[in-house]
Amino acid sequence: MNIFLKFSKKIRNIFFGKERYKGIKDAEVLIISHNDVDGIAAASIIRRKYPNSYLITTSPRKLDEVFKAINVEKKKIFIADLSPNESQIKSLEKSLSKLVSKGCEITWIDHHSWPKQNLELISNYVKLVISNTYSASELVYKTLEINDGISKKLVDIANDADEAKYMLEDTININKALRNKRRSKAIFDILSEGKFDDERILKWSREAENNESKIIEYAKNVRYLYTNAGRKFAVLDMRKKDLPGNLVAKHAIQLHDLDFAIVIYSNRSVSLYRGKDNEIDLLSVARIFNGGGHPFACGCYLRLSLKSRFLSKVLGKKYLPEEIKQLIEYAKKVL
Ligand SMILES: [Mn+2]
Repeated sequence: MNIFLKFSKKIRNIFFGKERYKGIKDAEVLIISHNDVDGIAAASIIRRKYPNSYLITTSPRKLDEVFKAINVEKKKIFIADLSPNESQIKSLEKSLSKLVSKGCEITWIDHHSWPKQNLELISNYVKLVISNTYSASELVYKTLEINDGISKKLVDIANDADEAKYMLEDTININKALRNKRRSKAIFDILSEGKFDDERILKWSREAENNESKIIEYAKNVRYLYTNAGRKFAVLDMRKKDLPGNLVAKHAIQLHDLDFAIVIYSNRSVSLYRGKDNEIDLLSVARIFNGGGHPFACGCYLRLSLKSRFLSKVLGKKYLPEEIKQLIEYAKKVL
């Protein structure tokens, strides 16, 4: 069963990956950029110079995954507002060298500080432009020597975001709209056309605000419990709520001063998040229940008994599997 599940997940990922990068082959330029305000602004500036651009947004943590998943040749590639993690560097080197051998011309523009050895290694394959400007957008603007008002405004917005000033109305709205990462591409389209007062950004920004008050309201009313050792925790059943469990956990932890939170995402998927207690090792619990991750945040994909699977099928979210109760009891005992 387990092997079958892993296998079907792999197949799904393969198709999902293909679907996700649909249209990539037709683009002249590929942009890989950070999924925050600066990253999207930088990508938008690049698109103003190269209109036929395809965007992939990601976070530094997933950079390596993206490079493994893309399969293109003879493309101009820009990477912006991303710096590689130490642990990815070898694998990244492989991906970059493969792209170069397939005729891709890569420019990497970033404003984070890079370890010297990474600079040397990566510069063997790409044109590296690293400088400690306020934003990556500013550096992209200078590097591409693009002199238009819209790009200049995008730089102002990106600087405002990365300096954490948030003085501009545009920065505030774009930042909120980007909380839903599924909007990234649409926001990229809007910004690269310079439609700063597009009503969709305002709408999404308001949506994010409403969502936030819902999250806080829910987190406020959470009931908390204590472990045998006296640690304070809460169990957050998100199965019937359309709210991001990790954010609910974050707020519940802050509001109630919790040591940790257990979040039930589905009948077989449970995560644990650490609060103020730095000593606590949540991974020791997760590992017992087919889980992994970090000591401070981890997730379990529970192995359900035949009975639990049957009842989950019949009763759905109304049914709390025995295995989840066992996990909670175990956490209560050992943490
Ligand atoms: Mn940045």
